[in-house]
Amino acid sequence: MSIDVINTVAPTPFPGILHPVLSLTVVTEATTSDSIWLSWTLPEQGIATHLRIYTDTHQLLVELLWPTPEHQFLGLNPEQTYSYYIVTTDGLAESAPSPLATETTLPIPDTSLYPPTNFTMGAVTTSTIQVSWTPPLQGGATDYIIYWTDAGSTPSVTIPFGSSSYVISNLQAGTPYTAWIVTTDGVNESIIDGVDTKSTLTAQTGAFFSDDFESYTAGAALGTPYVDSFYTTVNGTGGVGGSQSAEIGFLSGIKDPPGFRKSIPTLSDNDEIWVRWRSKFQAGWLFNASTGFKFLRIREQRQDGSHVGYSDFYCAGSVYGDRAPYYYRNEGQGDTSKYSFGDKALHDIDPGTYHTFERYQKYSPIAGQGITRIWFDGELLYENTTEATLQASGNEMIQLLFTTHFNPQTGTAPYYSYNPVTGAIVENLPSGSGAPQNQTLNHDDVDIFTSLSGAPQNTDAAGNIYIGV
Ligand SMILES: [Ca+2]
Repeated sequence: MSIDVINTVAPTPFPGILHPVLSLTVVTEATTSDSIWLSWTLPEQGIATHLRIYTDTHQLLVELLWPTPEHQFLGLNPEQTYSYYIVTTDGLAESAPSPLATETTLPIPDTSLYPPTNFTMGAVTTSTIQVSWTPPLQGGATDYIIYWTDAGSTPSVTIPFGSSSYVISNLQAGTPYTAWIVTTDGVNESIIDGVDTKSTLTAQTGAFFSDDFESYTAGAALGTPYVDSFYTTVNGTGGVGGSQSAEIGFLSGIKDPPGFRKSIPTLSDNDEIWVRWRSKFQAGWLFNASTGFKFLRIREQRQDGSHVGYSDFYCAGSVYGDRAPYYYRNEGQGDTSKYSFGDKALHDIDPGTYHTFERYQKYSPIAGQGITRIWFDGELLYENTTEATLQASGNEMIQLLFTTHFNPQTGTAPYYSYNPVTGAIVENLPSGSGAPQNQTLNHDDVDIFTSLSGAPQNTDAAGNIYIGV
């Protein structure tokens, strides 16, 4: 008997589908120097029971149970490139491969602690010393630690890595301090590259007059002990050290006399004066003025009271484009041209920031015996030892005038507007107007010494006696 078996066996059921993984990616932020993290979007399961990850050279690395969505390879080499693809499988057959995912492991992190270099102690006051340094490679550093000696102890401050200067505060006046800096990772510290030593300024005694503007009623007009302070109010929201300052409002078009005056003991032959003050021109300040801005004038008169003229320190900011930011002129000496000084790149006014100015003068009618010096932020910018500082023997210096004249834009020469925000310099034709916009100027920490009541006790880098910053 024959049996016809043809068509007696049911067809083998269709084995199902192994869908390929269409998206295989590296989780970039999880990549380290020795690991790579892969993730993928699972396709429809079909008959898949597992996933397999291969290298691009078809070496099977791992078989994972369905539906694992990600996998991390560990123990890899740093800075080496790896490529993977993934397939689905039912344990026998495999789907088509996924797209290739390629990633390079990161370098081994540098955990070294490199020391900052060029550590320098810079600007000083009676209670602060500014320190600066060159930041090193970061390595494992998270912070700096600055140390300084203080009466047998070693205080320190920790500040975030990346900055390059710091002001150590709450120091004692007239005291030498030694300081240094290291980097730290929070546990260990770098070696010390170098130390520096500097003294704070000596606390000044014997000033003829000192004013930090803290004792006045905020918002009130300045008044006594000053005169002609029509445009000056006591600002209660900003100052140096304290909270108040003298704020001069320059209305658009105003010429004369914003600012205020302060009488001084009569100074004559061989007498000396030191005047130190801090000034902040408001952010966006415009210096437009045809011949500069009379910043601190000292008035000279004859013994009969008749007027001689003013010895003028001008502040012109960037009004003249690339020219120097300051001028000196003594009307009593017939100075028709001004002595310009200051480097525009280094010493120009930074509106919105307090700068410290100091002016010294020794009075003599004899050329070569008068002296004028002007400091900007503690740096001597101008020295005149050749010109007489009194027009005649016996003449009297009697009054200081702070910021009393915003020169009108008159004449025929163009003047220049400088916008410190945009840096734009614009040439303008004279209009005869005064201040180009409403703007404010703050003065604080006025200190006046004269040789009549005693000189200040500090000396600058050249050994000149001064009050200092
Ligand atoms: Ca103040």
